[in-house]
Amino acid sequence: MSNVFFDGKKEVSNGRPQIFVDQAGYFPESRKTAVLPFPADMFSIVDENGEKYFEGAVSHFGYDECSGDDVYIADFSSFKRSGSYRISAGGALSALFRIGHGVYSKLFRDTAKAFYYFRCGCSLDEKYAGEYIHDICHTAEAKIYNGEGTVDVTGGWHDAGDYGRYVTPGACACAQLLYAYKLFPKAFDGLDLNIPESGSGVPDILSECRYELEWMLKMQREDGAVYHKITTMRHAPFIMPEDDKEQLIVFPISSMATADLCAVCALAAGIYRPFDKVFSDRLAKAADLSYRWLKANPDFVAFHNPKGCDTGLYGESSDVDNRYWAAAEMFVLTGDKRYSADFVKLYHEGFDRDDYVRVALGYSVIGGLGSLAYILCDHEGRENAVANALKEQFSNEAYWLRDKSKASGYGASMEDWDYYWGSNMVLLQHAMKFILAAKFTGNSEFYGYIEEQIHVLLGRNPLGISYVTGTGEYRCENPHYRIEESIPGLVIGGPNRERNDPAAVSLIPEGTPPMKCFTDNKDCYSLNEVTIYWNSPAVFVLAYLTGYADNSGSL
Ligand code: 9MR
Ligand code: ZN
Repeated sequence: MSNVFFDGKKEVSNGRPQIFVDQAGYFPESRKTAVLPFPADMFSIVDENGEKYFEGAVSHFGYDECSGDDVYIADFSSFKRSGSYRISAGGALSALFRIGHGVYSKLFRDTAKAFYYFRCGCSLDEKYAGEYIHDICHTAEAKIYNGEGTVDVTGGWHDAGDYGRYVTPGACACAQLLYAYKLFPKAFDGLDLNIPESGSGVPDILSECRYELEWMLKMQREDGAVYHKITTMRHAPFIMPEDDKEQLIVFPISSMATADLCAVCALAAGIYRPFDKVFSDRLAKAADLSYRWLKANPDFVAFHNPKGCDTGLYGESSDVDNRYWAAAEMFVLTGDKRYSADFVKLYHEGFDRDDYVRVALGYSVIGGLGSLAYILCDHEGRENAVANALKEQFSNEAYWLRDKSKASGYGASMEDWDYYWGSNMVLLQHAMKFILAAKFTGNSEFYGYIEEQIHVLLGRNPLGISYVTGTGEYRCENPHYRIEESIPGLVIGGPNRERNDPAAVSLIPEGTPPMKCFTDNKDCYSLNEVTIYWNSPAVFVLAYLTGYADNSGSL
């Protein structure tokens, strides 16, 4: 890659562009803006040979709290010609970006394919993995913590930069992918991920999800309760997965894991039914078994890491949202009004003043998936008043996020406190909420804000960096990931004003504005890690953008 900005160095401050654009690009008909953190009168659009195509006036947005920048905007919405360009103003240039109909297509495929690279319990072979091969990993039986014997819980996706496998984030990621398929099937038509199951007649995204679901089914105990996680006692050092030979341990059950497994299996049972009746029945049976356990065990069963264990906690302080989601999916699957009654009871009594739980999309607070299930279902016996109230709640949430996006110089629907560990998940889930609100209300105003969030993720941000590996001229290249840094399509955690790791504390000065609390450094696991549930909302949003937005704009 030869260009004036990207010199292969890792530091954010090194050679970065000074005008910030979405480095994947913009749809021709969409609103298109670049951000300048310095004053200028005019800007122009130039192509790679320096030829000028467009000139426009720069406008002053004003001071932007989350970045600490005095922001200027170059709006080139009226320029619709497909091609590759840079913005030039005041002697500075932007990174390269495209205008065109397919600007997110490769990215969509990359983010969906990324799940294959997270696979555990199999080897990744050259035919599918290219240069990112590794041997079969984590195949030993796992010891049951504080119990007798061992159990086979092989398979599934590694969670993140570590090799743990955890049920609640796994269920969240899988469900978001399944909903992407359910809502935007056209986007997955013919989407060839080049995975071992490709060509089987089942959409690749469903085959990929099945890999996770098959593992999750093994995490279910005979009585329906579900183990919270399977990991080693401590995080592995930076070694390849096949070299991680420490004793695997299956940790105690939790009611969150049980409810989430129930919910995602019920959701999946409906989706796989036309493709594989036997698998669908297995899923439905598992969901039913876990639901029975939940009914027989109404108390919250929390999860705590035992002494000496430092792998992910994924602890939660309530399981009501998980049970709410499970009830909704069971109602969708079976049409049995008893589940609707359970759901409606929790809707009224479960959340007290914590209204946001009903629109939260996970991993930890996940009531929004229950609401989504209930809204989408058309069974007789659904309480329409509840479904309508939930639609309205999604709509109110979207108005609130719209106002935040308008107030941000970068168009991010975020406030300073949103920039915590995994803030790109927050950003992407906001894009999901704009999609859902547009779908439920028909309010087309929300569409534009979906793209605004994607632009922030892909480089129109105060560091001018694309937070997805493999996309953009100036992009993250050093994820906190044990396997292979250069795998494309991995969504990076993102700016985190809390700087929850020692390297981030030492590299990022106290008082740095939230949106700038990031550096592309492998050691900074609270900034630079990757996870399955940061990728899944990206797939959801990109499925909408590639399959729908650019064609008709309607859902
Ligand atoms: O994504 C999780 C983040 O929200 C929490 O603040 C953080 C600390 O508990 O943990 C993150 O999850 C990590 C998990 O515990 C282990 N696998 C890697 C995850 C991403 O960093
Ligand atoms: Zn593994």
